[in-house]
Amino acid sequence: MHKAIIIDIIPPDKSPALAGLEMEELTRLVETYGGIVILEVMQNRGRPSAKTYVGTGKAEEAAKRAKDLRADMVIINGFLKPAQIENLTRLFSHDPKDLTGKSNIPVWDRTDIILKIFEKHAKTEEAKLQIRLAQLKHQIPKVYHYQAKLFDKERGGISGTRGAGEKGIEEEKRHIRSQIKEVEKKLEQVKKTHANQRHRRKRHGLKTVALVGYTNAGKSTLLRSLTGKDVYIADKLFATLDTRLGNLWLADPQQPYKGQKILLADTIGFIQNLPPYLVESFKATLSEVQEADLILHLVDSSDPQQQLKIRVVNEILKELVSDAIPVLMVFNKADQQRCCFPEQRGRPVISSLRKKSLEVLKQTLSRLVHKKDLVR
Ligand SMILES: Nc1nc2c(ncn2[C@@H]2O[C@H](COP(=O)(O)OP(=O)(O)OP(=O)(O)O)[C@@H](O)[C@H]2O)c(=O)[nH]1
Ligand SMILES: [Mg+2]
Repeated sequence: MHKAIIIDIIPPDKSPALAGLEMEELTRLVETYGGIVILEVMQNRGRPSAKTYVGTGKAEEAAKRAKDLRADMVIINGFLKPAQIENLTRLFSHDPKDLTGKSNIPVWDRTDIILKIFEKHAKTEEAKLQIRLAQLKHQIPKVYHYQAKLFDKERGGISGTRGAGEKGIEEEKRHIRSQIKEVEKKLEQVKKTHANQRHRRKRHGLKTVALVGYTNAGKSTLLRSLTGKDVYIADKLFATLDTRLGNLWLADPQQPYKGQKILLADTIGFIQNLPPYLVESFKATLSEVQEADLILHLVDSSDPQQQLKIRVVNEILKELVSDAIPVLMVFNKADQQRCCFPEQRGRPVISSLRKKSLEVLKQTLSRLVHKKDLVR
């Protein structure tokens, strides 16, 4: 089990409560990865130090504690620049004089740990390709002489030592860009296959409802309860990385003996502070959302942070899909709900674990799906 130190700054415009919650989420990411957080370090400052993210004194103090506690990874809740990685790696190294990299412990940023979790959870070729693309894009700004010299496998380096200095960096960047092109080409093929399948479905008049929401909202559980599809469910962040489809029969509210089959699509969950290239890399999987007839935005109603998470999901959706696709917000985990927020008023509140509570949702879906204006 990894023993991690998590570090962040609190700028004046961020409330300590929000900063605390972000650290809580980072802790969950560490746990999902298979580690435990043994120390949290936070510092009030306007912006990150160019050298060590937190101030140098604070970083040195944290490095000392890390050695005492035998920490084996450092995670910063932000984006790290090459110089910061270099300085922090040296500072947290068990032996700063050892230039072989063997005494280093990984220094990751938020995106690094998310990508590592993706890597662990990816099962299909499609998910693996998308993660590879995101990793390559994440790597580009981090190519620099130190990394070229000390190729560090733990950080998910792209290739071996290619020589130090500017020339090496340029060469490395070119190499990464050509790999990006290769992966993108393969993903284009995947997208085409998805598009063909969708086209066939549309020809048969089959409508798709895409489940979206913050990671761990219960999307896969809802898919399983509604359609019986055997999907992976876990109290983890990013349990799902691929699109899975299930069939759902909806009765016509006007003519109870008639109805139609629709497809319910489960997909990757969202999280706050994602770099744009990460969402971009998952476009093949998210194409199901972009082409859906209706989006079902599932919210964990037992989560005190649900309003913030709704905002995060809405922002990603704004970037990802056209306004023309209607969105139905649904509140899940009613069985664990402790407080009621105004957003819930007039919207379905369900528990995916209790099938009975899903009847009202099915009726709402049926009304929406049978509406003529949903046919695109
Ligand atoms: N109490 C309760 N737990 C639920 C409910 N729905 C889902 N869960 C639990 O919430 C956790 C996450 O469920 P998932 O269905 O994997 O969530 P997800 O939205 O698919 O998550 P990702 O794929 O990681 O984005 C699991 O432990 C589920 O058992 C519910 O209605 N009530
Ligand atoms: Mg899931």
